[in-house]
Amino acid sequence: IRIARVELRRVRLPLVHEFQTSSHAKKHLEHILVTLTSTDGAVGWGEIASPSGPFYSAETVDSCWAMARSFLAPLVMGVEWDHPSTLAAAMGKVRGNHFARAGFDMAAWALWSSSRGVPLAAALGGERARVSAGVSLGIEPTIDDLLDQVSARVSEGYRRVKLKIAPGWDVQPVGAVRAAFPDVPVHVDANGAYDTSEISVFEHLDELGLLMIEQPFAPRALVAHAELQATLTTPVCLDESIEDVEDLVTALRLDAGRILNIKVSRMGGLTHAVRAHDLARASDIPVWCGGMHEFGIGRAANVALSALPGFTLPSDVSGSDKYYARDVTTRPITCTDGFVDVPDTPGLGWDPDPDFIAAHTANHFAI
Ligand code: OSB
Ligand code: MG
Repeated sequence: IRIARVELRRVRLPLVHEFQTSSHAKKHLEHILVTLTSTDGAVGWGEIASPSGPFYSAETVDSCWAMARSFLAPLVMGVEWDHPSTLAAAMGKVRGNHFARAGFDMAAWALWSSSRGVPLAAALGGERARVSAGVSLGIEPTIDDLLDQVSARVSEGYRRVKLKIAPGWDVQPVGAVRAAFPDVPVHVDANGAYDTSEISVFEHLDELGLLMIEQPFAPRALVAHAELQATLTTPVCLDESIEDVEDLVTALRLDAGRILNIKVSRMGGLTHAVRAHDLARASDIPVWCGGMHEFGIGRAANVALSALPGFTLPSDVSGSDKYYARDVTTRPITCTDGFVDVPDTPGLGWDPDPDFIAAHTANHFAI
């Protein structure tokens, strides 16, 4: 396979509900859609789901745009490949920039699986016909607003609720949710907002029967995570700390976390996400698929990945309506009774909607 044309589209969509984490708040998102076309006319779409600002990782939409244009587009056009992992290996000479690389890797998998006539999930080694879905809820202005959000999502059928926490918004709101919804599996995500002087917060959270505590400390603080895990009953889950399989090897050696959030973007694509899954599974570490508020293209990849056997916990693969009034795909992603069906049609399983995408494209680039 040789890529003859690369297109980039910077697409902006409003969120239906403002989302706030420990680091930033957002009302709309701008992601970059990547289209790869091969010399024989096969097409694959991918999504670069970087946040606008460098508060989750070092990347931004602008850095991804520059990286994609100047380095990744020419690089992928210069490689002859017969499997997406060959292209991923070639992109490996670019250091970091995982969100940008992930968009190209995803597009290569979409192209490859659709031209082979197999569903993306099956191409990745997925076995499930449907995947279990959770929701991620941001920091709300008041505890009552948070309880309203939880109530709405639970009645929509979601299997697990993840609550964003930050210093000053932790034990109280989480305790209120546990008290009001004692049967709903709940987990918390700090996005690295705490430091080791704040251990008492986690001692209190440890009493609440949570599924897990995600990324309490800064990304590189693996020793701090290991020391915390040693004192807690609740599993620590790593997100920002794990950017590649080598990070996972280190975390496993240190016992820095007992659950892994695998994000396609953070790992640099589906190829590396599958490798992280394989290592976690061989090490008896349960995994689930995290999200970056992806549009339908990126979320289709998340759904396919979540079909792999090690994804034993509900993933952040909510329906399109949780995020967007209308998605970039011709058909929305839907969650029914807490499950999203895994498509059994070739490729991504959701088609991009060209007119809707064109109407929301702020920037277009092609070579
Ligand atoms: O840490 O999982 C995170 C969104 C932006 C930045 C970081 C995170 C998130 C989410 C969104 O939790 C999950 C989703 O896509 O539904
Ligand atoms: Mg997280």
